[in-house]
Amino acid sequence: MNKIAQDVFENGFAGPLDSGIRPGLLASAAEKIDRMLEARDAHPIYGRFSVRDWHLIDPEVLNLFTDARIVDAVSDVLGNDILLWRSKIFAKAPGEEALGWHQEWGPFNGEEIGNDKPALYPAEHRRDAPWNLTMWLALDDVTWDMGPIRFALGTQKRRFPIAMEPIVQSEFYLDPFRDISTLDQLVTRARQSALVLDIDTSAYFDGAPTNLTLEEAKALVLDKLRVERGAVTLDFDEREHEIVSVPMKAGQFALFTERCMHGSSANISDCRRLAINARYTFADTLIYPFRQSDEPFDGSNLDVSSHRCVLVRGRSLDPRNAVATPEELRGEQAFV
Ligand SMILES: O=C(O)CCC(=O)C(=O)O
Ligand SMILES: [Fe+2]
Repeated sequence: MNKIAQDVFENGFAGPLDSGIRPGLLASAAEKIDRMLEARDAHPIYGRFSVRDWHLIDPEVLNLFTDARIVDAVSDVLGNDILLWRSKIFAKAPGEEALGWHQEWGPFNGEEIGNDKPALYPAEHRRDAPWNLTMWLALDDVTWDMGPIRFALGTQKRRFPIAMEPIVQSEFYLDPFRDISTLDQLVTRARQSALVLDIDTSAYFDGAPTNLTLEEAKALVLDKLRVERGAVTLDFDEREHEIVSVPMKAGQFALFTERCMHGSSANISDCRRLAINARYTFADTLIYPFRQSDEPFDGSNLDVSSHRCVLVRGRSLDPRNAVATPEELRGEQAFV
């Protein structure tokens, strides 16, 4: 077994590793992502703000994930037939709190926001081993004080229990009001569903009095959020584990099985930390089988009827999947 696969299987992760992504591409992709986050544009495929799957829209974001060194490293672990099926932007603002410890055990069912709708169905013979691999790419230099990703060494061997609790207590919950100083900002952000990741807040202020104070409006949001649930990790005490934080240079990446307990520390610097992850799986995994049904929503409440997987290496092995090659996608995408 090669070193990367050995690290992933034994420790849960490998890295930091060097990609071959040109600094110009990194900077250009980062700038576009920043612009999108600032404007909170609706995602063209999902019809609302989302930090997911911009590689299906923007050729430069796609080019990050087809980088030969990254795909070679993924292939060291997953073999020769690989689909990129999801990506997600992780922008951590200056002063932003830690992201809680969590495992994503395999189905990506949206349990982090209280859902249970598996996205991935591995081939029968793969059921007992990890069937997904995550690549986390630093778009900025990520120093120790910027909230680097961190792992609890070797924890991929055991599943820690979770409980569904009010979402404001869950591992993924971040203060929705952190950079909001006016009522207008808050109402706009709610309408864009850009307050709490993956929660549709677009109607929260429908019918509400227009003369609310900012504090009253925040209370209204928290009151509406009371019905939402999210995952809390149980029986995990970081003091009982070897914790490895992974600061990186822009363009470096980590590979990990998301069964390994992970999270990120608080960003105590003055700089924002920009990263993007990509999730790869074996090409014989069935992905979003409900895509064409009457309920084409995934565990993150996104309508995935127009979603496609990207074949980054080898052959597509399940005809039920919607798959495009990078060349096909690039042919459709306009540089923006
Ligand atoms: O970037 C972070 O803060 C956490 C990333 C993470 O949880 C993931 O990539 O699965
Ligand atoms: Fe994660």
